Amino acid sequence: MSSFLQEPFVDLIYFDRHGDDRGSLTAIENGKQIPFDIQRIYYIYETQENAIRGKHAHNNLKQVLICVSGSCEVQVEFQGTQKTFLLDSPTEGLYIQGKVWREMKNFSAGAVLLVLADAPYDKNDYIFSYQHFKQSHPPVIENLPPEYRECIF
Ligand code: T46
Repeated sequence: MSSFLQEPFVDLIYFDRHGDDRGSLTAIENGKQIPFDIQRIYYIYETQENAIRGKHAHNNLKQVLICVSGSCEVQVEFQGTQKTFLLDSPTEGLYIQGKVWREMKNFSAGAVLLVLADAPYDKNDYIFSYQHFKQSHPPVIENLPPEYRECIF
């Protein structure tokens, strides 16, 4: 992959489903399905109707978001491009790396959003101000060679 797209980055990862007449199981192992060493796991649950979470970016953190029960939407923005992903399957993970603005919304009742992260919790890695985020990462798509532009999302 081109160095233009190393950081930041957003993509979907698909996990295997081991199903039988008892139901389903999905396994994730360090170094296999996830493109980083997992240092932290947290999960978001009991989300209130109409709550919007996130509303920040990270400087360096790499994460994979998996809605293991129910559904939610994750709106991401980087390099001047916005996209909303519907996470509604325990076999799909949204990989978010680096300076990507993220907002999680439209949680279904009982939704559980599991997050795998490559580093311990560090408040200093957060960018809470949208203005600072835009200033620290101005749109650069116009500067990309044409062959790379369509690779974004
Ligand atoms: C992100 C999105 C997807 C901790 O003590 N340890 C932790 O590892 C985390 C993630 C949070 N907290 C505390 C800090 C706050 O007092 O839990 C409280 C709620 O955290 P926050 O408001 O940051 O939650 P979200 O849902 O807005 O954002 C979280 C992650 O913080 C963030 O890294 O990318 O989920």
